[in-house]
Amino acid sequence: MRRGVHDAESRGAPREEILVVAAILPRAGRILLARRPDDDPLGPVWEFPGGKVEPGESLEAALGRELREELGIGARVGERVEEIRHRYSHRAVHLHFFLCHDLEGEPRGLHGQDVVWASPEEMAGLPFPAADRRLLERLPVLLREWEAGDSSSSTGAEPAP
Ligand code: DGT
Repeated sequence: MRRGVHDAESRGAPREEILVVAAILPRAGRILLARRPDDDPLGPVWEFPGGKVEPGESLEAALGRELREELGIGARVGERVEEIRHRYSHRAVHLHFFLCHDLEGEPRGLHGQDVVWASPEEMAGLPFPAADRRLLERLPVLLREWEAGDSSSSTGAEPAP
């Protein structure tokens, strides 16, 4: 089991499945993370910034909106890197993770959330939602590929509709 990943979340039947988008935003070997609130059902975990897709919204538009609303930044939403379905006790999530580029602005937690740029080594010591495990396992290799300028073999999912 990956250290720091919360696992006690997957018991019980979910009431609904929600569509969620999240950004993988690399900069100088580090990735942008935001911290969920202390009273979050998932516990005090870190996450890839993003949130729920609203009805009628494309995945890319939803992610752009979430980055603006939560962190006050702009970014170009690129390839979809990972797609994961996960059941927590309180809900089921269908997560789409996108590689994002061309950051505009300096991220700050507009709802009071902590924000950090973390290396893969630092991320290994942080708590994350269990849903993120597969992505977290792939990230060190993906980061090396992106830094080498080769993202052609890194996509874990079909392109977004
Ligand atoms: P709000 O504050 O109710 O408008 O909520 P949103 O739109 O910010 O979305 P939220 O945070 O309630 O839903 C995201 C769900 O996805 C939540 O159950 C946590 C789950 N999740 C698991 N891993 C991640 C991740 O890496 N990033 C994000 N953003 N959510 C994740």
